[in-house]
Amino acid sequence: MSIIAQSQFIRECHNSSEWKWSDIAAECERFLAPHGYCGVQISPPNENRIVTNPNRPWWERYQPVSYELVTRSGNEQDFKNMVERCNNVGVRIYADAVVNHMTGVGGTGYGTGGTHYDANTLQFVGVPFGGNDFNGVSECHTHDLNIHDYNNVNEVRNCRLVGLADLKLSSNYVRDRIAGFLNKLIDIGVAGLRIDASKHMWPGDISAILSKTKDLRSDIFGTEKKLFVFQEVIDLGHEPIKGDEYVETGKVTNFRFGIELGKVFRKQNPLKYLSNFGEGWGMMDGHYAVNFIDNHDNQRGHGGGGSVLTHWEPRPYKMATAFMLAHPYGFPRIMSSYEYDRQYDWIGPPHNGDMSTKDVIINSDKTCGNGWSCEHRWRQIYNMVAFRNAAGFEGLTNWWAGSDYQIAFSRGSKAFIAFNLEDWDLNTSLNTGMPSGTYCDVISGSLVEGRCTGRTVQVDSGGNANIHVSNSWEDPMVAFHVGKFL
Ligand code: AAO
Repeated sequence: MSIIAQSQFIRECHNSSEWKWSDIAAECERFLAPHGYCGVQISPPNENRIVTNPNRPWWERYQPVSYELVTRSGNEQDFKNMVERCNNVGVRIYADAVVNHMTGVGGTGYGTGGTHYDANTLQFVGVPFGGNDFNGVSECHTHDLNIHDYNNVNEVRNCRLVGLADLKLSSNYVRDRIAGFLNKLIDIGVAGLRIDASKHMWPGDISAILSKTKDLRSDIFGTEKKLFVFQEVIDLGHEPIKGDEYVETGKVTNFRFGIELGKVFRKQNPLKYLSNFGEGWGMMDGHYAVNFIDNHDNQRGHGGGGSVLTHWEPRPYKMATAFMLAHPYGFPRIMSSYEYDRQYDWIGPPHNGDMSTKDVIINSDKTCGNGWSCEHRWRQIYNMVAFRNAAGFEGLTNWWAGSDYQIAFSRGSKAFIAFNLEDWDLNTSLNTGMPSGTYCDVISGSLVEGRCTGRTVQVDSGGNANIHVSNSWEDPMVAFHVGKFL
């Protein structure tokens, strides 16, 4: 699959965030484009089941009723407006494509677009899909047609994931309906897809569906560009299905990345071992890896497990995110969450009394209100996005480890970062590889109208600088790059 630009990032404005399309459009214009974000992974855009028990959980978005573009994020016109406004400022939209299944089996009702479905007889008239369009006893051999054994490849791909009606992706009719949906997104100007539950689909079926998709809109992306695809495959190394099986059809989510960095930034594994992070740790080829510290599932104990860091632990979370953005391995994705009562992992996005989704409001310090966490608006995170853009294609250089929990490295002569998780200060002269001058530390402040609101670092003509990172700082790290030169 072709990619739009090697240095792209995907920001997960996301899955659980469930922003309204109108808010994402505004965010592309007022924040994402000016801060160098390249795209937004949006929640599933197509009509879903309305779940009332529990009341309107975030996960109802993963139970498709039809391919109409009507959800609590907005209708088709809202969706088109968002895609157009974001594309106009160069921010791409990546849709979460739920095509492995339809709703959970059982029950009848109406979806968010008013379309009727009967999940007892598997009738989804809005597509339409009927009973023959789903895998059944001929394909799946478990007693209840559900997946129980993740070590059985056929079962994982032909049976039902948590009771969700499993589409028969070997069928040409089914493939055509899905490709029709994807082509509709392409016509609107979508740039790519996260393919949900890819582990539960045969790679050959994904390939067959994608081969029926058009080129992206040439007026926006140029000629002969295809969807930027990344597939959700949870491969922690203990199951027969491997992420590597999916590289023919696009990039693959790298779940080990956040789990491993969670251990490191919680001081359960020395920082200095990160010297060969990435492929050196047995992870997939960085060209295919989509990396993230947490996602909408594992931040609340759903798929993918492990003790990942989240916005609920801001200090180590900012450090792990800064490491991800500073390091050249793979494609980073930033999470953007909402607050909720953590006793209940199902709670949907901030809502009004009538269950409509609340507006995202912006505070004077750039953070969000109304229950939206907006990690992507935390200074330490958005300034590191600019760091990554400044670092470009430079490799990792000048690796330094002063002790188990003190490290530093450069990205050629473009950027430099140092971390200190020890219980004492880091205060030493290091070769930063940077041109001489005074730089603004983008962790403690920003360069605003030629003035640095945080600390500064002086690099001498030999590229050396005295690097001081106190263990008692709010964020015990320092980072600077050529874009923030005083
Ligand atoms: C809801 C209800 C269900 C109900 C169902 C149907 O919660 O009780 O039966 O409706 O009525 C989301 C929610 C689900 C929700 C669903 C539909 O998470 O709770 O079900 O919407 O509304 C597997 C898949 C992976 C999937 C993940 C959740 O492989 O694709 O489960 N993620 C995506 C989405 C997700 C969404 C769906 C798919 C469905 O991101 O939001 O579900 O569209 C192992 C396997 C993993 C497997 C997990 C399941 O992982 O390896 O592949 O993920 O188990 O928990 C250790 C192990 C690791 C293990 C992990 C478990 O770390 O090493 O291997 O623990 O956490």
